[in-house]
Amino acid sequence: MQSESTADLLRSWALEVGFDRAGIARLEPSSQRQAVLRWLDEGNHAAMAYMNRRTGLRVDPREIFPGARSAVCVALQYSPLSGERTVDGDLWPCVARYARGVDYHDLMKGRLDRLAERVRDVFPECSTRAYVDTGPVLERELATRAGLGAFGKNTMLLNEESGSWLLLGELFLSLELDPDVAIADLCGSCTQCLEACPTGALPEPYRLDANRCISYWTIEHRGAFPQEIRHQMGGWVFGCDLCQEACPWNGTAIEVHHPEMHLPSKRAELDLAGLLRIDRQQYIERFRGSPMKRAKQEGLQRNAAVAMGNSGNRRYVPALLEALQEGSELVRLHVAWALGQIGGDEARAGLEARQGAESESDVRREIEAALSQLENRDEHSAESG
Ligand code: B12
Ligand code: SF4
Ligand code: SF4
Repeated sequence: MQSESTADLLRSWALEVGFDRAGIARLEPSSQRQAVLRWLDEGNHAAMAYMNRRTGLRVDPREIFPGARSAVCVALQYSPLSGERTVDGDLWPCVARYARGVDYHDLMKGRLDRLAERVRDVFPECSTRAYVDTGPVLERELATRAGLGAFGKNTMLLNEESGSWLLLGELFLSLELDPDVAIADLCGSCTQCLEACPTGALPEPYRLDANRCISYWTIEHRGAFPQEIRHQMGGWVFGCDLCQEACPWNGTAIEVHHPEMHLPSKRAELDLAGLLRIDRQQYIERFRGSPMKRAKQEGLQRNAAVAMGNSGNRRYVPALLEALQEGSELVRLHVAWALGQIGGDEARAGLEARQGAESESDVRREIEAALSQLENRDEHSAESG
């Protein structure tokens, strides 16, 4: 067993390379094994097939590589950021806070690689492996064991200083180290996050049903949104922060200084209509290095169209009508739906004009559905008027 000071040294190096918190976890089988298997069995992972792969490894991190013994778990806080100007406009408040700046995967992986180099300089016999988000790892459980925070009922890892505004990563090591002590429950009898979720995606404490989660649909889902999901999206364009914003621990989080996580000016000027109209070249330039690229250009435009539709605001009609002609098939489909939600003479005339010219049958059906919805709405208002 290494002395306790080795653990101290590793924690201090992790802070030096730019993390806000670091702790040590001993690698042990998951204490939540049954909960994880049930979560998968019940289909709470929706279409994220990767969650159902390498389950053995996920619930037993000792298998990460032969000889793996410990992990240095690290956390980067991303809100509130000191020196950040408030995000305004109709787009950026509808993008999850973690996703407004640089891609944390790249940022944190770079820092973990620097930490790994330092470890190997001093312990040349030590094997290492770094993960940020993408590995078959229960990152929040490891982080609780490393003392970085406790599980919240919204399934987020949170602590008294940062709330849950934390992103997680870990460096697995073949060194045997003294682990940190886990933090006790911070939720007590509170249930504010469960009540704040607008879609019922937190049906009980500590269980998220991705099939109902806005974050899942706006980030992970490819292709068209099922009809019943579109209204549930509200105004969100990428991710969702509602179950975190409701948490009392997040209202009192300390400020941190991470300029990389600020919204850069090259994206700040984009609004919803600008995102819907963005061409390939502009998309590449503006979203270089952004985590929002996970949804791809088409996915972001689909989300923007649905957010416009849910706003019911007629000022979006001109941008939507342009996209009804020029967008991809997926985008046109959601644009037609959005125009049906917003209504008005301009929207109706545009839908009618496009009906005959539209070559894709799915989009044509959506245009027809939007027009008949507008007709029903008019009849209804004529009757009630
Ligand atoms: C798949 C995934 C998603 C999915 C599913 C989310 C989920 N809750 O499982 C979707 C796309 C919906 C998603 C959304 C978000 N995600 Co995500 N996601 C992941 C990913 C890749 C895997 C999570 C996982 O393993 N889920 C399976 C379930 C079973 O695991 P779990 O939620 O950790 O469940 C544990 C607890 O519930 C606990 N438990 C179960 N029962 C009980 C009972 C009691 C009493 C207790 C105490 C505990 C307990 O045990 C389980 C196993 O450890 C991780 C990265 C990683 N590799 O871990 C990031 C990760 C969880 N996501 C993250 C983030 C930031 C988000 C969003 C905030 C993004 C956004 N703003 O839109 C939202 C938050 C939604 C939410 N409330 O969870 C961060 C969370 C950081 C933190 N502070 O917790 C992670 C860790 C990525 C990272 N490296 O930072 N995500
Ligand atoms: S991220 Fe949004 S939709 Fe998902 S559980 Fe939290 S509040 Fe509900
Ligand atoms: S809102 Fe309440 S129940 Fe939910 S995570 Fe925060 S403290 Fe826990």
